[in-house]
Amino acid sequence: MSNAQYDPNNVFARILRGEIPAERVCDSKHSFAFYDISPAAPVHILVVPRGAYTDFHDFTSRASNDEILDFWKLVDKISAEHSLIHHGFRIISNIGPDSGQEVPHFHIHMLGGKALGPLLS
Ligand code: D5M
Repeated sequence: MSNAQYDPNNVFARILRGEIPAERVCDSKHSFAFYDISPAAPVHILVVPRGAYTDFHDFTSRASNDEILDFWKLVDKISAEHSLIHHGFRIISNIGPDSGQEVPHFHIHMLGGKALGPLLS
């Protein structure tokens, strides 16, 4: 199924095509994880599906069950294997204009490596 609204030149699409570098954390058949270029916590990892999805709703409504399972399994693998987030971490996904989503390719932020404090502080 096509997604006419997806911008194929967004920065994460370019990272997935290898056109610009990223610091890889790990990857899987349908997903890729890399470090955020401007970290908001000692550990700040971004996880993206390889497919062209603009945000969480687009991903959840159009991706295959295999892609969705692969994505969340990779998040869980990182949470189990990344030594700096053994004490816990936070998942955030910005969705749409009110959230301030900057990059229009679905992604989640995994934040950890310190006590993060209240969500909206
Ligand atoms: O968050 C988009 C995030 O993407 C933001 O935290 C910066 C990060 N970013 C932008 N460009 C890059 C590159 N080239 N590498 C790694 N991280 C990057 P959002 O939820 O869309 O507001």
